[in-house]
Amino acid sequence: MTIVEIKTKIYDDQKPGTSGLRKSVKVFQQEHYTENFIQAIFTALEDQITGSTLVVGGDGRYYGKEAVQKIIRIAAANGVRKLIVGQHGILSTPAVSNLIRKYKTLGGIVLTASHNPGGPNADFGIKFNCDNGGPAPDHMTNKIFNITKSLTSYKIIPELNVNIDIIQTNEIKLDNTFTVDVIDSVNDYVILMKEIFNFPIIKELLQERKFELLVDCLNGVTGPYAKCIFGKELGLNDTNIVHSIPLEDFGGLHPDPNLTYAKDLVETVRNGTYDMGVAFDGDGDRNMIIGKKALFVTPSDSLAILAANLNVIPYFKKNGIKGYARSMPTAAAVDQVAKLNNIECFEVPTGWKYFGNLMDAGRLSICGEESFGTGSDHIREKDGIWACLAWLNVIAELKKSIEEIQKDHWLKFGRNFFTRYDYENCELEKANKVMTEVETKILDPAFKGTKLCDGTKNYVVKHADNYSYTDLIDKSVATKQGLRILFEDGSRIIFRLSGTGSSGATIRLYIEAYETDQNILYNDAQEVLKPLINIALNLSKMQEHTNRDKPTVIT
Ligand code: G16
Repeated sequence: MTIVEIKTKIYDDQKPGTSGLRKSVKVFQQEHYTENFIQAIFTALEDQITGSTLVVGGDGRYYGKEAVQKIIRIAAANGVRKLIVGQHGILSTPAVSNLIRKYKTLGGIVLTASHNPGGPNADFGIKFNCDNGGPAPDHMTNKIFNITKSLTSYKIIPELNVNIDIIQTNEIKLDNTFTVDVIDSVNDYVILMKEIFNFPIIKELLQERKFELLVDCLNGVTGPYAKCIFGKELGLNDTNIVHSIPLEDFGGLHPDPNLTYAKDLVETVRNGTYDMGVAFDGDGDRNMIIGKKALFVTPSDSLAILAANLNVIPYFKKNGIKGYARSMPTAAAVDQVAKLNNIECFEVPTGWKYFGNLMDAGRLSICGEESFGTGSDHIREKDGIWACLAWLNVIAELKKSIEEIQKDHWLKFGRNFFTRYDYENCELEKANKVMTEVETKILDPAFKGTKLCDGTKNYVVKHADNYSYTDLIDKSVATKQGLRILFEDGSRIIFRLSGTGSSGATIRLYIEAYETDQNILYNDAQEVLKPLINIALNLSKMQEHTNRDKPTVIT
């Protein structure tokens, strides 16, 4: 087998977004496109690549297996010593993070477009995670992008083919031995979960106390993990785990666990038979939690409630609680817990990569994002199955329903009402008009102190900006992370363009209000937030600029 150097052509659109390079499959299938990006990752790793070990796997979506073979061929040609590959190319994003950390590898390549649909006419993605197990930070993704802009060739062993469907160690004799270790996708992750949680008490909850859990994997990667953990280990019936076979096109589902795209789960749980429903996204890092009769727990509340009850989870009993964090648009419910518990709390830009340095520095134990991400420092990715197990562990210990736990929480800490409006797949030009409309208004120095009214409600602007963040540990700066309007009563309106789409633009509008008044505490969020929503829609001229009279998704 010989290494050949293939002359390539440059693609100028390989800038990674919030979490890796995400494009339609057709884009990745262009000649040299995937190869270029993989070579750019290896080139960016410089000398470290020689003799290194990397983890490779993805969410099982269309084009994944082909991409794994390309990575194998290019890795061998670039001097990588060993690849650890999930069987069939399957590894959830949290599982990749765990493997990188457990086997102390140089990093890993995750093949996923996360919650975006899959199939020949849908999306694919490639993401590099560093040796801490977390998504590459901005300086690394910028370096990779810069390399793609001047790449003239890539190195490859074209005839190398490894069977990734059989668990075995493949040794390939090159100058040195190149190893492809095809491993069970689930084992190491299950071991980790059993170290973190009290499995016996969760088993008792599910079996003896007959707590009815319904798990929806949305035909994504979590199926095998859910069957092993909830089924084999915890005794949940097979029929309580649905859409559990990873499909290349997710069976036509949009594998995004929210009230719109996980509507099967929501409708089934609404009938009252189940005590809890949970859904995961395509690559297993997102989760949605609902209680009996489809009671929705916002991701911001989910984070805060778990943060307030970490003391019942063995992992945190052992390691202590170092700090909390959330992304900027996430409602500040966890901040209330931090205040009362006297624990450090951080706000970072959208993107899990921004939590990594705080965790590595021992300052952060649990964090989350409004985009259905929750996780802890057990790995460096958000973790859907972890979040479900954390809830089950808390429910089992508190011996209360999700509704009771949520109510008690609001009574003690107040409630951060939250909603997100998504305007998906807008034309870029129209989305930019909305953002410019808002930015021009809010950055005018006269905006501060303005009173914005809707009906009888009015809100005084305390501060407005385009959010920027300086990393506390490495002092790197991230700018233009979202347009914020902060009001004197603690309410917030935020506008941001999604960084995970593959084409067009998605506008996200985030609205938050904090209440402690018991007469309002249990009201409907859309009702309570209506005045702020109206103010945001008027201020941005949303309808005029986008020609949309309503959002695609309301969370
Ligand atoms: C990714 C990141 C998350 C982030 C989300 C935001 O999620 O990993 O940390 O919150 O994107 O998405 P957007 O930029 O569209 O608002 P995932 O699950 O797609 O990897």
